Amino acid sequence: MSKAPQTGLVVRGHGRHYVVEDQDGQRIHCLTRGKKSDCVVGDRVRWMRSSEHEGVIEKVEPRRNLLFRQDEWKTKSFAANLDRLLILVAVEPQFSESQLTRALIAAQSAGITADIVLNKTDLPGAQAARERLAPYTAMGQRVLELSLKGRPDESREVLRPLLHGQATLVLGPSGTGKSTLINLLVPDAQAQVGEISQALNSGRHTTTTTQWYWMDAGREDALIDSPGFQEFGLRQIAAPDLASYMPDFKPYLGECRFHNCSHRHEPGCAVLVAVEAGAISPSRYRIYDELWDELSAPPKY
Ligand SMILES: Nc1nc2c(ncn2[C@@H]2O[C@H](COP(=O)(O)OP(=O)(O)OP(=O)(O)O)[C@@H](O)[C@H]2O)c(=O)[nH]1
Ligand SMILES: [Mg+2]
Ligand SMILES: [Zn+2]
Repeated sequence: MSKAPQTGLVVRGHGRHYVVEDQDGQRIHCLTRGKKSDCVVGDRVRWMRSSEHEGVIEKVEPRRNLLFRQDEWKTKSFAANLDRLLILVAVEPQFSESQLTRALIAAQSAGITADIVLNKTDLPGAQAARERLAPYTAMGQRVLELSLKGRPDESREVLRPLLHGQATLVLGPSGTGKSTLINLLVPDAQAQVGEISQALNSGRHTTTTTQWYWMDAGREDALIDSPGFQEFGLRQIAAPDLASYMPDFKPYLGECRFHNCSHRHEPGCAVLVAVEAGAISPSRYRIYDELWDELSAPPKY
């Protein structure tokens, strides 16, 4: 048993407990040193064996990117070193446009490509959901419409080429079909989760931990399942930077009379003109306005 340091990939984490995959694809339980748990799924780490069945993470390699949200008091990292984000919303339960916009802004600010997936288009509310997504399509955002359960083969065909050769995080509110998507594309998903998590999740279907899966035996195409989110704080972002992460606002930035325009009440604001003209949707503008208040308010004590 070698105790030499080696490189690995964090495929699952819970508190200070991690599962690390070595270069041969073997998975092993690891702990971090000390009390701090500063690894996330997707991290490349240096680790060494401490016993036959356990290892210790010594160091986290520098990250290419990190997707996280920052609520008022808590920072929650989703995953690191991502190539793509799939934001899953569904016809049912009805999605919050604010949550969707927040996830898109977080991805933009982290420099990660994000696509929206509208799932459960087999359900009667599909047309209404499609209309709510129209402003997103109009701003150049890719929106895939799928019925992961109703038309699984077609969904698989749409997703496979899109996800090839990448590490993709599947994110979204609870019950939108994230795990359904994983199970559709990862034939041995249950086996990859392993007995540890089956014991943890016994009798429940809602996902409680972030988990990395390989879609292919060659370990090139990765999908990461994540627990549904409810809150999505963006306190890592300064209010004046918000508009630059919103593609429908972007064409007007720099066109306002004042260079430090907040696009909320200033005269000669090009964004407000675009809202009046219907070029920016009222719902997107409302979300911007609310986010501005939220991000510029001091924390509540
Ligand atoms: N009608 C319909 N139901 C679907 C579709 N895809 C998934 N579902 C159902 O939606 C429910 C939730 O699916 P999950 O895949 O567990 O959702 P999730 O996003 O992983 O949920 P959390 O783990 O709680 O975040 C399940 O009952 C699925 O069978 C679809 O295309 N159409
Ligand atoms: Mg799930
Ligand atoms: Zn302005």
